[in-house]
Amino acid sequence: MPPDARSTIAALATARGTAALAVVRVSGPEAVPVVASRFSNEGLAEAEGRTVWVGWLRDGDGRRIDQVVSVVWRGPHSSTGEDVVEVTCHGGDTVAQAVLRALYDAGARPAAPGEFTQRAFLHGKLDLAQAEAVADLIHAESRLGHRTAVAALRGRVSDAVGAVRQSLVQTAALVELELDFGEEDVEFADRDDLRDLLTGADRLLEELVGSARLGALARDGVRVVLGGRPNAGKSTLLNALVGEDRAIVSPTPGTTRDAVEAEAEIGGLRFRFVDTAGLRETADAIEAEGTRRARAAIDTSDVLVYVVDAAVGLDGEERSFLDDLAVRRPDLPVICIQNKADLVTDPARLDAEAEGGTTALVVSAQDAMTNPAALDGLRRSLLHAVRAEGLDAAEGGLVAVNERHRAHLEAAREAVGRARRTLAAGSGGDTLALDLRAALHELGLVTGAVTTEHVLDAVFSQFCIGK
Ligand SMILES: Nc1nc2c(ncn2[C@@H]2O[C@H](COP(=O)(O)OP(=O)(O)OP(=O)(O)O)[C@@H](O)[C@H]2O)c(=O)[nH]1
Ligand SMILES: [Mg+2]
Repeated sequence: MPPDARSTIAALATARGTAALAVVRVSGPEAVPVVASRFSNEGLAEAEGRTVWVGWLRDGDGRRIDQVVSVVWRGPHSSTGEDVVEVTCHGGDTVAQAVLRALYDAGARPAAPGEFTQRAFLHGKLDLAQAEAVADLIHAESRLGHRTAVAALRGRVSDAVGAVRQSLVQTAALVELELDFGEEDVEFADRDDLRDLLTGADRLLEELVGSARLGALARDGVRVVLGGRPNAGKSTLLNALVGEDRAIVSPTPGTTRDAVEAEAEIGGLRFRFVDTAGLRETADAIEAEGTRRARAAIDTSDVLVYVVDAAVGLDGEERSFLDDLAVRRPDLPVICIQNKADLVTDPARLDAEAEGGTTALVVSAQDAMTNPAALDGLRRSLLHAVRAEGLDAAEGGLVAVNERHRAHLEAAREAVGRARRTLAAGSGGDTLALDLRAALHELGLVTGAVTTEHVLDAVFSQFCIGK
């Protein structure tokens, strides 16, 4: 992290490339004079906060770069808490880079990744969980990712952590008061009250830790591998699921070799589908490599959609493959698909297969190419497999912590667990106080009430420059 938090920083806030407009952001004590020194409208130097100025921006030699709009905010009433000027110029790399160069010449320095947000954090504009939400919002790739980021930006994660904190502070206060009077061997705090407070804190922590699963789904999406025998219709199914002709389909078994990935949003979640080579023993070295990759993909997938040609059925080898998989990855949800239902004239056959418990969904991937609704059952099964049904329709803010939060919340929960055991054993208040302090410390690391350079580095280095 840049040590000179008092310098004035500048960066392009918008994406590079051709666009109607670009925004260059400047923050720091010299933000206004830096821009004013290159700006045609002299009033800017004395500008009040929340004012807008139109004028020409010039380079160090006085040459006009562009006619721009400068918006001035005076700290602490700004996004970073410092003086901020946002210069909106015409888009395109040439103009924006020339504006930036002019401002660097005038005394600003290039901002490090996430430095604007870091300054907002340091000036108390956002806590750490909210700052992280800014990055999540920018990188959100699904409706769910967007909603959880907005909830966190609004302080939902921080509020939830605050609620735990409150009950722990209350407990700690009672315990430490008792310690102050330790010599007199009095118990101010009703043991039942302490136990209830800790039980409540533990329950809230459990819920928060559990929300990391939703956080991971919202941020990373779900990786679904389409596996099965050659020619079962995996590639056709992939194309139908994403509504695009992504993978090569042919009647020749062994068509797909490399894994083909494509995405689709289902129920607000991002699903990444991976079409793989058909699983079979083969003398063809290239196909064998494809099969090896298919197995590797299955081993790292979140969900396996196993496609069977309904006209052929599931053979013994496939059954044992699936049985082995169930042992190797007992938590992997497997959705079996009987494909090519259009070819099966005897419906009793499909029912019989379904009764066997091996095959749950009957579809025709080919028909689904022109009728996407034909895969709604599969879409529901996918959401069910990752326990994400109804999330899209859920009202209110979706609280979901990230991996960093989860680790600290787990540690807090362990400390609370120790405190509960100490209490149950009727042992000393000093051990209790220590555990409570440890738990509070971990909570502080989530919101940034407690920080270390290491934590700040880890958080802000994930940002892009200009944010
Ligand atoms: N009638 C019918 N044909 C289908 C259906 N789905 C796929 N097919 C046909 O089955 C053949 C194989 O389809 P693919 O999607 O290439 O099968 P695959 O599982 O990807 O095969 P490999 O890549 O060789 O492993 C093609 O001729 C498809 O048109 C279906 O639902 N009904
Ligand atoms: Mg294929």
